[in-house]
Amino acid sequence: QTAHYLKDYRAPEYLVPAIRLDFDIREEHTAVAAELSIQPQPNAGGTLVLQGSAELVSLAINGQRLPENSYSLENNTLSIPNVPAQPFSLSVSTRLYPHANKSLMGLYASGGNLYTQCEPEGFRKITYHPDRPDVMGIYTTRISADRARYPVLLSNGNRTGSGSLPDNRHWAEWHDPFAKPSYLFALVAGDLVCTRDSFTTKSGRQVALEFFTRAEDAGKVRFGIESLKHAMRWDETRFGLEYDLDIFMVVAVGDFNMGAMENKGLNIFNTACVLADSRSATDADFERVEGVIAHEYFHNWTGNRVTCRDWFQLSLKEGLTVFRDQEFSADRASREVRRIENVAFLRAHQFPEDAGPTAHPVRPASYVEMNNFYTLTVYEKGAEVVRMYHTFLGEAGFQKGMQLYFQRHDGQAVTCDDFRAAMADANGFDFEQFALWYSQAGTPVLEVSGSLQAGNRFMLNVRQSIPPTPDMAAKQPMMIPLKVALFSADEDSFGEPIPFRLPENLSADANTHTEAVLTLQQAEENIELQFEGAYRQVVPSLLRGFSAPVNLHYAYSDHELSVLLACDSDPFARWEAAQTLYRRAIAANEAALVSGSPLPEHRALLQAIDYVLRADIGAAFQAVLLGVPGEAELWAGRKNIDPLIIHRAREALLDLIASHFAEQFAALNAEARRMEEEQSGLAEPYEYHPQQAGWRALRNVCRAFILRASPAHIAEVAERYPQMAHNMTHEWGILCAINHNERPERNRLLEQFAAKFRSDDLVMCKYFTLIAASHRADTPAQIQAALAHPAFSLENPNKARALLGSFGRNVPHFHAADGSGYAFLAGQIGRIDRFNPQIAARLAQAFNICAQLEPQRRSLMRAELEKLAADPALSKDSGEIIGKILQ
Ligand code: HT7
Ligand code: ZN
Repeated sequence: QTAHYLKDYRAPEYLVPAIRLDFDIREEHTAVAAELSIQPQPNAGGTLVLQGSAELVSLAINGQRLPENSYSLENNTLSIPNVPAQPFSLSVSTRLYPHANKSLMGLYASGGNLYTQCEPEGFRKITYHPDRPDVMGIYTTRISADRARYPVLLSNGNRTGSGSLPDNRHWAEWHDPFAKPSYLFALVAGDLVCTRDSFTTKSGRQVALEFFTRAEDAGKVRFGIESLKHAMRWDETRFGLEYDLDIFMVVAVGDFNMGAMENKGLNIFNTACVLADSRSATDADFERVEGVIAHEYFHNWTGNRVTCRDWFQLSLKEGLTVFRDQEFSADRASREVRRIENVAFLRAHQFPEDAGPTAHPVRPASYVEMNNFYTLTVYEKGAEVVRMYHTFLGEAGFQKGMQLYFQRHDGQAVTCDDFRAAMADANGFDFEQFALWYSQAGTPVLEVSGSLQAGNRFMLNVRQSIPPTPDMAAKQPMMIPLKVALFSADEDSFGEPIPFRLPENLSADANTHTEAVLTLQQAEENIELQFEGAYRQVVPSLLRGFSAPVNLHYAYSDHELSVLLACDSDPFARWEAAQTLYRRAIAANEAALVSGSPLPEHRALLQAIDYVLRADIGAAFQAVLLGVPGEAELWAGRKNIDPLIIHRAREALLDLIASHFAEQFAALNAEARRMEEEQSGLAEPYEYHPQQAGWRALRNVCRAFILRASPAHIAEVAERYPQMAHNMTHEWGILCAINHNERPERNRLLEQFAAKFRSDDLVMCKYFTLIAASHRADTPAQIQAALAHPAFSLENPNKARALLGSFGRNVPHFHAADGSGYAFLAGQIGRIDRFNPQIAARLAQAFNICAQLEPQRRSLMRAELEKLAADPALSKDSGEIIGKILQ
């Protein structure tokens, strides 16, 4: 396996400032004629090296065909020696077979239409090119095809011509006036319908918005179009960024490896991330569509206008764009809840990644297969890194940094250091030490202790450490923003914030504040917060707003946590107090299960939940406060894990909460139902609305607890199902709540659901998810049946993820003590790896936990992985991941 290293970066020897592409689409194949204008650079050595894996038909320089012995083609690298030292033209003819391409990279067929996916290195499957993001060019694309089969012919930029050809064929030509890297090239050809709208930019330019779907999906694009218009307006108002072409197109495709792709002017979307209507999409699906539409649109500036110098810098565009889409969603509605959801997601998924065998820095130092580095670390931790600039600089300072970044780098391919320099230079702020966030993997740990002194000073002692990761053992202290506040727990001022002054060495400001950002820079620091008056009990509120992606430990008493939960003005800190109580309760249950002693009563936690159930804090916030940490988060950083014990400990806690509050959940469910109906008006059809979504989220939390406490209630649910399930959020909530139920009604309801939606691929994914996530004893048999279901296909990533990805998270079945779960998933990964290595490698990450497992499961898992690794045909994608797990 050949690794690529960041330290080996060299500037390109040959640029390709212009490229003309001619796609001649035929029944079985597509012929591509590419004409590359090549510009030798001062460092050019005379040999032009291009990447490509397409069938090479011919090569010519300045119109002169090259004989086969005048170049070499090895390992998908084409070397042409003795090329001219002056600018020249290279003509490359290739032949592609899109209908046989199941990798969904390069040019491929889906449902009879043709689509491309070029990021990160898919362009080389189309023609021969440097195919690296720092080689940017102007693209002109001509497409010709049969008019009846491919009435729609699209590419990047503006349409510059179209016409008819003999034999019922037609052509279209597109020109993109902005220089772009090859990974942003796109082409779509097929039988699609177009839904049109338009947007007037702040400077008064009219932009055509065109959404292309299969005819049967056209009714599901309205929400996506509205989301796009919101995103376009938001980018103008919050970031001052305007769209730059006359047309913005979105195409929906059912077979797609990721969520969506930001190709210049021609975004291509997984149907799951753009189509939504109330019959088939949940509130969460609507929120995802809005977020992904915005994310791809925002890439037009952060990614396309300013792109990455090399793939190690991926977080330059992804971390920044995730930050921007998070801020967009927060500005749209429920900022507090959105922030908590983002943190919960990071903790549940990125923290385990950062503590496992595939841990890597936000800017990786090496990769074998770039596709493996579209990770939660690059995206989500990367967004937290961008958020930390914002926390240090404030909104105005951050926007100054963004302006300087665009002023300096518009039209360029740059690095994370360039971004950091823009933030620093625009604000005169020293971000030197901050660079470590890009190069050190692992979630930093902050051990904090605090003491009240003389009633008017709170002393904080903070020690930071970064755990070793497979790539690096010893790490340096980082620059960490720690947002803090103090609250009184004294009777006469209970829950009040305490204004405090920062020490002189940290701040020149002698005023008092109720909140401050402390800048941590050393392995250990003592910080004194001074205040007026005398207090007996002071509770520090630490890491407010989750000001840095770290694990913070502070020995709060249960009482102190309940003070924060009830009184803290920071919603994240309140949620965090509840999470700490849940984590402690699960750990106590686990200890009791291991020692065989009775389960604890968890009085403090039950009191806290009682408060949450009564508090007037908004339904959406109530719903997130009732969310118990997931298992993967509980495993992070632990050794010798018995997943079943932790699973039982968590389930026992959920059972206790369900039975203890059975009446309250029933009452709250009824109240939430009343509120939702009051707000939507029963006569109105369901529509996504953030406030109603909050009530529905709360109802679904209540439902899950109600059905947990009384499984027999499923009989009544089954009877009333048609009236209860009048939109997908309710339908999904009900099905999740009964999904582990062993009674026959559960199967009946799922079968009804599958019959109702048998021709809706996206909803069928929900059905496969339910089948694979169930804890029922017959789940393995049901999964086998699902593999043979007419609506299932291993070649469709959404379906494979729904069934197999969900199975990898099904703790009792995947971690079955006999290893059958491991054998099943490994077998399926082996099958997928033959045609779609990218998806296989992703699914293989379910095995990341291997080294942390107790010995018996560890060896069962290892045996399956070793079998996969021994296959000489295993892809480099899966090979890289499995190799790291086995190391
Ligand atoms: N920038 C896009 C990444 C992407 C992708 C990467 C590899 C293979 C297929 C892919 N599809 C999309 C998505 C984004 O972050 O916006
Ligand atoms: Zn992105």
